[in-house]
Amino acid sequence: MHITALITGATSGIGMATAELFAKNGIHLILCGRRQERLDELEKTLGAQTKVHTLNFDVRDRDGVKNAIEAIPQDFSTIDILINNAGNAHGLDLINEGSLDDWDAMLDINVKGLLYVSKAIIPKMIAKQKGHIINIGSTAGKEVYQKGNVYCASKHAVDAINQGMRMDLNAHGIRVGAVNPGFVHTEFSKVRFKNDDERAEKIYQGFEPLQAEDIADIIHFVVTRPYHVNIADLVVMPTAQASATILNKETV
Ligand code: NDP
Ligand code: 8X3
Repeated sequence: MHITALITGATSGIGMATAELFAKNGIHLILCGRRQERLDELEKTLGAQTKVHTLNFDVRDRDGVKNAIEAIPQDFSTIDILINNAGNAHGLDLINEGSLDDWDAMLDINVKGLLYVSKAIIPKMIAKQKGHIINIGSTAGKEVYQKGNVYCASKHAVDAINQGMRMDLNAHGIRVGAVNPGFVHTEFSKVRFKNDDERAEKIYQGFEPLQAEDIADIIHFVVTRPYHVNIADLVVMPTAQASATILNKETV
């Protein structure tokens, strides 16, 4: 029996690395994102290793999410694994200086988008009394740092939703857990700093950050445990990082 995983935010970073590793391991993939050319490329490259279906929707669009998931073809419709990964930070500002558009984006994508996707998939898992949901949180969901205000709030919400989902779906035999990374070198900072590449790259200089592949490896470990094992909440940082604000820039 094959396994099918739906990954949001598969067009970049952690989601893309997870898609690549899952493909290598023969997991069938439903890959989601908004950048169609990247979805097409993934379909072509990973399609040589496993079955791939792509979905283009914005997680903020509740009807778009519902319609896209309802239209999944029959041979992909049994979703065993949902990776709620799509998300980003927008801006890094003091609370009195932050932009309302940035705040809307973070709460709409990281929190409400995760809920819209989950709402569409959970009934399929309940029908089977089986499934595995992995919510990608963050160290920013465990502690708050200066100027992180609303991004941290969005990831604290993911932490709460992860716990709530696990409780509410417990009676249905569905596994729910979170993976909470610290600094990972992806397009995350490029998005946070609105395509200011120089500022984004500075975030990862002077220490060895995690790579998207490190997180993919952990996600693959989590989903390949025997079914009675549920990794409920996992925090992973680069060795050079001890907390949101303690970073040893001399280790490399
Ligand atoms: P990337 O920017 O590399 O990837 C983000 C992904 O999310 C992209 O595939 C993007 O696809 C998708 N996405 C963003 N907005 C939307 C939207 N509105 N609708 C649909 N898809 C969307 O960042 P990461 O890989 O680093 O981030 C993945 C997750 O990991 C996020 O939830 C992030 O908060 C979390 N995280 C990241 C850390 C880091 O340091 N990098 C640390 C801790 C957690 P597209 O633009 O094509 O829609
Ligand atoms: C990403 C990690 O510290 O930039 O969630 O918020 S951090």
